Amino acid sequence: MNRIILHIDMDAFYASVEQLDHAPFRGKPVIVGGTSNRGVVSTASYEARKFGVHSAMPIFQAKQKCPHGIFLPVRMMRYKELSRQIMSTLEGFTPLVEQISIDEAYLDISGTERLLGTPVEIGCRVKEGIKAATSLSCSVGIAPNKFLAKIASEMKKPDGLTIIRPDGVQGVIDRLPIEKVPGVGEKTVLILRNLGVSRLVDVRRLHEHTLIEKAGKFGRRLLDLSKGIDTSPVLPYTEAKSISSEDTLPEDTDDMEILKRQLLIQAELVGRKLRKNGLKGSTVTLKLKSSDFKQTSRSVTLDEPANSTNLIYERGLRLLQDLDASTRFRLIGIGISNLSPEKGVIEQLNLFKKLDVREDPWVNVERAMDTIKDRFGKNAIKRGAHDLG
Ligand code: TTP
Ligand code: MG
Repeated sequence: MNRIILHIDMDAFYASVEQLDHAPFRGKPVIVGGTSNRGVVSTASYEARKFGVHSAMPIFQAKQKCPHGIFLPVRMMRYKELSRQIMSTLEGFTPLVEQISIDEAYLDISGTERLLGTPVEIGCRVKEGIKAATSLSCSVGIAPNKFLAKIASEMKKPDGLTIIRPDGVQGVIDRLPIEKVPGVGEKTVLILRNLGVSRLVDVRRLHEHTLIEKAGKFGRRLLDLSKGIDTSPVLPYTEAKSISSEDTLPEDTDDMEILKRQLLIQAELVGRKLRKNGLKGSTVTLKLKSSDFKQTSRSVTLDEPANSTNLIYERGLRLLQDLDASTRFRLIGIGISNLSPEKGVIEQLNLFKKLDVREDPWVNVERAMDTIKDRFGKNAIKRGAHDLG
């Protein structure tokens, strides 16, 4: 069955919130940015974008381009408050809502037509619903999969609504510049350009093994995307039903060894929390934020629920290795959702219990490590990343 996926992305989110809260700023160039030593633009209102100001630009440069702009600090708490209102409005349409950043979400609206109307009608109602709840505007993309829905929502920003129907997929792929493909980093753009690729459709001319050799496992995903294929499901993610851990890296990096080490630290925290609470989870989600603040998440469903650090790390690592290796990341995190109670916690503590062959052998080692850490502190025992591949 063809899926119908909707992607929603708020317009100039932080700047629009500032304009909402301060009426005199409306219709004016508003630039929101950090005041720390990083000093970059978080976002700019569409009025400021006309002067060439954009996200991630150093503030001093934005001031040169737009000297009469209104420069404001980031008020994260307020943006998060509105983000929560937006997400709960979306959940009024379907429980299948996957939030992917503060101002973006996917909705799987397949099969809701009888209840909610045609896809375009649903898109309009989503926009109206968000406007009614927050007074803010957003752009909506509707397509047969997540990748194309995201591309669609970008097409008519701000306040847009774009639908890519199955018969329009080819045309979009033919025109899409390779650098617009979500997940493609700067280095991969250069590599692909050298191979004569400037649009996504050009990828199809390359052999799979050339793509994998040049762009790693991500090459395979690119090939799928070039055929309009993206089977990734919309995964609703709720705070209460998941355990996750994430951290900003000391500096932006594409060094796999550093990313692996950080991933292991986060997987260890998640695994420990699961075991401490007598839980297992069945969906592992890797979350990354790139140096240009774009957030990516990838999920995998396990064959059966687990709470082993080893397994969580290993699945997270596979997801990491499937991403474009040339992207520089500023944050990495891992989470596990679809939690269920761990069966037989008591039994497992029973020394006389027969060894369950299906039990991950690492779990017992990890339990012993948990106990040592609880008694002697978290530095009392550590595992080496090389143990885990
Ligand atoms: P985006 O959705 O990428 O941008 P936007 O909502 O400001 O504008 P658009 O209309 O093009 O969607 O990001 C959402 C928010 O995330 C943005 O308002 C501020 C924050 N952000 C940063 O802090 N730094 C960045 O580099 C980017 C891209 C976003
Ligand atoms: Mg946005």
